Amino acid sequence: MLRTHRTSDLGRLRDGQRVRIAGWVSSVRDQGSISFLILRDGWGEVQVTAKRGESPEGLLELLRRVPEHSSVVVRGIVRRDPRAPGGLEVVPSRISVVSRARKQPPFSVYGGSLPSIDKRLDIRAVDLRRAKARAIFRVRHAALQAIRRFLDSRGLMEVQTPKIIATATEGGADLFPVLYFDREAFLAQSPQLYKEQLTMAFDGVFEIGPIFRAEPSRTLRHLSEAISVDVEMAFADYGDVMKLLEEMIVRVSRELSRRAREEFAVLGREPELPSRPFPRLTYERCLSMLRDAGVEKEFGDDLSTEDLKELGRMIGGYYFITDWPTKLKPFYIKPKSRRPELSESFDLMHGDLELSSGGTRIHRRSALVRRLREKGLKPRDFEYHLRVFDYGMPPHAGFGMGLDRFVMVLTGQENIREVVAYPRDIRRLTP
Ligand code: AMO
Repeated sequence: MLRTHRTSDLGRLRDGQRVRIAGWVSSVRDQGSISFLILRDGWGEVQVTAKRGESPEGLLELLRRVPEHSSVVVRGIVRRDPRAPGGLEVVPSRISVVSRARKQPPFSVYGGSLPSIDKRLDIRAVDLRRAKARAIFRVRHAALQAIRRFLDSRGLMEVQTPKIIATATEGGADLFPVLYFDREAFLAQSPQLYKEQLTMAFDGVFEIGPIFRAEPSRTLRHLSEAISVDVEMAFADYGDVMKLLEEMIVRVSRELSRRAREEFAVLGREPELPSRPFPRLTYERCLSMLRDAGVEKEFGDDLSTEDLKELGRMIGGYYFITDWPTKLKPFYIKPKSRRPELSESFDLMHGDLELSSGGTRIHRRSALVRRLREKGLKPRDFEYHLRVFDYGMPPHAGFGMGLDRFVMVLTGQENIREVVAYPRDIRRLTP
């Protein structure tokens, strides 16, 4: 290893301990006979202080010339000094510039005004050196770990399902076709049918993986590739999975408020601590609330962005919209037995942002075949799926939650691109 310690380890060391640390130059301050270099690594930062008379010849000169962003390895000793940030500095005996920055980014990663996200994405790895960006991705990481822990604690098994698939699951319009040897295949829009099948063997499953949507419009909340947290449970209905989903949101939010305090401080916000149960409003109730607000909607109309904005204003925070018209939901969602024009389905919202959708699934083959036909789909194309329904498919329910959108809510970002390291949209395929 080029390093013996991370910057975050230094506080535990005794004065005078020899260390070799590595990172990038975040700044150099030259005061003639003394120079300060702030070295950053993935875990924090430390001041490296070189003094004339104390440090080897040439070291101050080297510091004067090393450009910000260069990668350096510093050998030296740890010294406690109340004047240093964090009360500790490294007194260098040797500094090696292992990769000299040949260019400076067209914006400062240490504050000041930022160019458009597009300009930043062009050199995303450098953009991610910004404190706010790093805080967002640390919250994302912590949320992901907390979600895994929560679902595991509920006895769900983590699975992986294929991303190259034969048929659409969420409607045909936004599919990415791929050439699969001599056949046409598609990138998976969701793990829907596979997670349903896996409940036959494992009862409760979850998958955290990419979903692909050929979104033709460029919005602040849609990408062509997103990460979805998918859950499916046997012998459960939509009420059960809504409860699990809200428990997950509450648990993860609480955990983050403890584990990501520093990150939230950098982001200048308090983590939202929602409490259960989240409000549950039926679709029909939403229509009447909209009507009261002067927005006329017919039963069966989808809720537009404007409608969701209005509802978001009225309700705020997390809430469920339940019992959607069957015709607005995919073929696998179960119609209600007493009123089949409505379905056992829900969307989880935060304000006007849809975070998740889910529902009870149809578990009888004949009913699923009927729904496929009603949707204009060919049951023959789904034979690989329908076949397993003959072997005792249990009643089941589940949801898919957009991880990126959840991180937007947690970190207060308006643009989904801020929470995705390398976003993909209709215009962007690199970096
Ligand atoms: P749905 O299509 O609603 O449902 O997707 C589930 C959640 O995934 C997120 N999401 C997206 N995020 C960013 N960019 C996109 N283009 C994008 N598309 C979807 C959203 C959305 O709520 N199979 C069902 C889920 C289920 O019933 O289990 C499904 O895919 O947060």
